[in-house]
Amino acid sequence: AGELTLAAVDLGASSGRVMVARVAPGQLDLREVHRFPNRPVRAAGTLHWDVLGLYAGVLDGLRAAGRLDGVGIDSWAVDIGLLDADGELLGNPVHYRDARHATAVPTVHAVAGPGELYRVNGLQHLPFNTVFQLAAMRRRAGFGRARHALLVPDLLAYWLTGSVGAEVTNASTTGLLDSTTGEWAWGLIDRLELPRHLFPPLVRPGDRIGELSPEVLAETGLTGPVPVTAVGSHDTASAVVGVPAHGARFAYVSCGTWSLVGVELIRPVLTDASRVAGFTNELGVDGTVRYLRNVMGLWLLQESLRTWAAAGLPADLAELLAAAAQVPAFTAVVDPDDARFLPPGDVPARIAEVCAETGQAPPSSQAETVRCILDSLALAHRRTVRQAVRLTGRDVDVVHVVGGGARNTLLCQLTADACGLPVVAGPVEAAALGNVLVQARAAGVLAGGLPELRALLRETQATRTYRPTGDPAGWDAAERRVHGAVDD
Ligand code: LFR
Repeated sequence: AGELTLAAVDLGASSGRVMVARVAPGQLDLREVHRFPNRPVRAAGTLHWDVLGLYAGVLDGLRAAGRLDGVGIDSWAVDIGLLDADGELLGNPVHYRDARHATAVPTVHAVAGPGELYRVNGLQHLPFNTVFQLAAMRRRAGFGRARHALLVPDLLAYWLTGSVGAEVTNASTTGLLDSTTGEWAWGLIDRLELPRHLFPPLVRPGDRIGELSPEVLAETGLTGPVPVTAVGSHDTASAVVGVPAHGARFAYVSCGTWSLVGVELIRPVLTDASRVAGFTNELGVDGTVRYLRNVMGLWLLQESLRTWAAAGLPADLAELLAAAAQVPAFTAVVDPDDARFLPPGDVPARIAEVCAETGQAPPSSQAETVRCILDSLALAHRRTVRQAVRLTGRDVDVVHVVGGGARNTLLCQLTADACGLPVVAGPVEAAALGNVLVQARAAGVLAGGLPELRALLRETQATRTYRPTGDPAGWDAAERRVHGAVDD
């Protein structure tokens, strides 16, 4: 087979992208053909995704591509759209940052406690995991009309092709998939009194979902047939495929709105120590396990910029990062995973509040706030890498930073310093690259497992290496300020 032109639809919490890659053995180049904002909308007290607006952006991107041999879709996880028996969408998907989901945590825990849930689904407890979302929806009028619950990429794939399915890497974030068998956890689903028909047949990365429908071909001006292939439809699953690692002794930070920090395993770790440390066992491509923790990530910075811009303060990221580089390290450090940081709002004020509670002088300028965020994230990266090593027994020699955060030179250097390990930064577009690699392999243009796909990344994608510098003792002292002890 020759060269293929493949589209990766990659939706993040703040923007969507359609990227087009040309792939052949020894060749992988990617360009962005369309980028569109993803603006959550609060209406009648609930934070929603404008999913039809996103779908319109996807169609615009496919139109801009001009000619395609295939399409794959990935996005953030956990959030779902409900379809009725006619395939009609029952309301806009609710945003995972909406407060509603957490109200159903006690309801679920009354049926299956945290220990039991973990032994089945292996997930970090996050109050917005789909299992809690569905338990909250179950109480609402209209839920009885729902026929299918579709994760966002599966919903878009349904609109593009007419096929209903649940891609397994993303399904593994619902809390309703058995992390050991990789099948729906029917026992748990039944006990939670969720109708089984909500959960469509599972599809695996590489499976063919369908083809762009005649309606979509007409709408986009594309010439068919254009196959739509399941990829790691959870953006983090695709991003981990897109880590240009050599061998197995690596940790990764998929760094964007969230920092997803962990290692790649072949079997889940379901111990109580792992649960208490907040590690998740999400399923990866080729039967791997993404053993990681959600760290709050660059959301803290994004939300600070939004707050400042709204208040008419300077909000230029490059300028603020340059100023933050001049601020002395560890002026203040916080735990980025403090639950107060999850909902949208005035993050700088919340940081000041947490500093005051932990006996630290709150940042006194925007630059100090930015520095506090980056020091705190680097420290959380260090803590999480160390815990992952301890809990899995996997030794790591290098930390790969992929995603938008790979552009943040200060954060990459601080992460190398904090971890005491080299950081290899890039590619920024790891998720889109992982998406097209899986499509290209399914089409027979590439062969092999993740090591072969990653070898192609190393040949074709630029990275930058940061060596650890500075005194590790400073990070130990900072860790004691946040957590009272250093976890080795
Ligand atoms: C990253 C991500 C994380 C998931 C969070 C919410 O974009 O997919 O992996 O925990 O978004 O869905």
